[in-house]
Amino acid sequence: MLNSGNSMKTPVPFRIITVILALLSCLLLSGEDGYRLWLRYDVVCDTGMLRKYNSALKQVMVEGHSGALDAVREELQNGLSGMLGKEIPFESKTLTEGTLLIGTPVSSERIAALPVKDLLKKTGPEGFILKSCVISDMHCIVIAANTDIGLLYGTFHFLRLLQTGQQIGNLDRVCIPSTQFRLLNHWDNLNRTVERGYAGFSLWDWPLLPDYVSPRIKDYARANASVGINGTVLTNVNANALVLTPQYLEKTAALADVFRPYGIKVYLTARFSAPVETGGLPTADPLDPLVIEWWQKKADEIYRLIPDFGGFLVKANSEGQPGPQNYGRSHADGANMLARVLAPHGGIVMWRAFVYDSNVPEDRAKQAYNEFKPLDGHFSANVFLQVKNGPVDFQPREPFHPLFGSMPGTPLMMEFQLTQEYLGQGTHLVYLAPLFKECLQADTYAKGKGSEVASIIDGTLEKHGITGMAGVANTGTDRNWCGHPFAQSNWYAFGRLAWDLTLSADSIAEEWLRMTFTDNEAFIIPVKQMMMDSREYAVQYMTPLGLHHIMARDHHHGPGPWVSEGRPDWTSVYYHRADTAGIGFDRTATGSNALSQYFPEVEHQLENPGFCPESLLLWFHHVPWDYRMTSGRTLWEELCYRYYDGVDSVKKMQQTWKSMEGMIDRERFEHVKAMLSIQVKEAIWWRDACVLYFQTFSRRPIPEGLEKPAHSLEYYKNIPTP
Ligand code: BDP
Repeated sequence: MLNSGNSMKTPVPFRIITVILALLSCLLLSGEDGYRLWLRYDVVCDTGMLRKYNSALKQVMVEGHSGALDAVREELQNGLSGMLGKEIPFESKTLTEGTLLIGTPVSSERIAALPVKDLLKKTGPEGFILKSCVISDMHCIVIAANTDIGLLYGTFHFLRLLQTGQQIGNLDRVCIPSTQFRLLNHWDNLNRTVERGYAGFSLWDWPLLPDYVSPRIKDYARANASVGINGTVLTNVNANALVLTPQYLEKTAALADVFRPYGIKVYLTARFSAPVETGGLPTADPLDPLVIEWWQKKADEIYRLIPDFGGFLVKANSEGQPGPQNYGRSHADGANMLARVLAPHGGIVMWRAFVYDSNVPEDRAKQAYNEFKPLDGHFSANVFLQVKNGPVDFQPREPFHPLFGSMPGTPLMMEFQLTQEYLGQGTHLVYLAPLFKECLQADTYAKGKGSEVASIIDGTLEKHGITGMAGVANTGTDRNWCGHPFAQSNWYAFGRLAWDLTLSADSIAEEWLRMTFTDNEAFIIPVKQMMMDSREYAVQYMTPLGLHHIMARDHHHGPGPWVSEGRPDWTSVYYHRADTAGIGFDRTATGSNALSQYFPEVEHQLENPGFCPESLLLWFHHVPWDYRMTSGRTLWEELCYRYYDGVDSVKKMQQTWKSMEGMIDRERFEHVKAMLSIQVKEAIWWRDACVLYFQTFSRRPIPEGLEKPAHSLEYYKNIPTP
């Protein structure tokens, strides 16, 4: 039913029906397949709150016309009618009590007349103001911004308030993103497989593009915009030059057209050898005039098709990818050449720091720093160096990367991995925001105490012109997008954090749970706790006490501490260095001295095993099996206990989840329940395989009272690749 647009009250029978509907939908817990992610917009269950929302929201006025404003209208129409259980009028030209007024000072005279000019000076191109105002004696809620995309972000923020049951009576918020470039990195191949993807195939249906664009693409854009993600790199860092050919650029342009109203730019990975592979040139030397010309023409061609193309992400001279070093040039030579051809169009280059020598290095953890530190200050202004959170490779726990703080002359972009390559892949419930926060809150001491990684990423410490954060995506064609129902939370958390680095992992988990499952406190409190602890549990049953890179070869699923053949820094024995004396990688001055890459304060905190946090002990030290831990146990005993505690904790998660039965829909309840039982099995697999393997070095018994592994070490070694 459409109201006329004045302050007409909702008829009583309608209100009764609304309340009944709300109660029914809350009680029935109808089937859910997870497709709607956190944008479910079901009727508000709390009837008191529902009444308040209904009396505060009588009509919506979205002033102006653009693709983004159409998206605003559509989202509000769906969101408000869903949550309030009634149609809200949008057409009126007359302001009334209870109007949600949305516009920029340019699109709306009413907004221009409000005293918000000074505030809008602060909000920049993407921020917004959300404010309760009295306009001509009428109580209204105003979303104002400098751009239509700012209004879209404000809209999603407002909807989130309703989705999470917050008061909207006295709003006064100014929201500005912490970082400018908030990007997903898809490791998607052109044949639609996804490298390290655990949720089906690539969302980009290359064979059917550009003629058919699945409606799903728009929902992907909505989901991203709702958390503030404003860019997406469509293709794998292990790149295929074909994507730069006209045929694929046309397909890319079709996706860009769908993303544009949602403020999302497309980016591509640029294979460094593309001028040779698809351009027919004899070289890809970045200083060769013909190569430069080739890239220049390529950039012009791209921007003709996609005027707001974002730029290139490049993995060069790493793991077999071509790069400038093939021609005796530096990473800076390569990055700057691409940056120069993109600069006139406003594009950027994200040059990855994840490099390591094809000759076996002294310590892989040192390689990126050794390579890039000397190049600090040599990159063009539109180049980011994109750095993984830790110095090895997205392990369950790593110290922060020593490049953070060490490149004051270069903007660094954070790279987190949302897809759980090393954290249980598609089957483990691991909420990653605590891992993200641990890195962001680490103090680099680059400019003395308080030089947190976050302050380097958001630009406050070093004042760079560009700031950004990337997340390796965990999406795919699975109906619920991410495979494991809880994996959605990592996509959500990444976006929310990139938008606001000050948010806590806890508050993000709570938002996500309320929006994705239910507002019921009896569910929220225990399940949130489970999420918050889940990453630490994974660390315990996989790589406790600073162990790392002990997973199975190639596929990285399951344990493989015995992996020893082939390239040393792709083995496990290289990293754990277990022998009869002890275990761990000595990265102090007596070992690889990777510690010296950190600022002295950090180095001092970590160089002495007695002061080094036990969570990183074996990352930095080779420690005797009988070393006394703070618990009073020996290192061997502690290692065993951690593995066993990890498994017990997952069993507790399983119990917690079982007790949630009936509080949410059956479909997702059963799905998570099944996943948790797999997780328990796999945690035991990790525990038993690792304890039995390390026991061959420690030559000590598994402590009394801990259940003995069910199988022999040989059994675990022979488990075939899943
Ligand atoms: C590793 C992945 C590999 C990626 C590489 C990267 O195993 O598939 O290509 O990272 O980040 O963790 O380039």
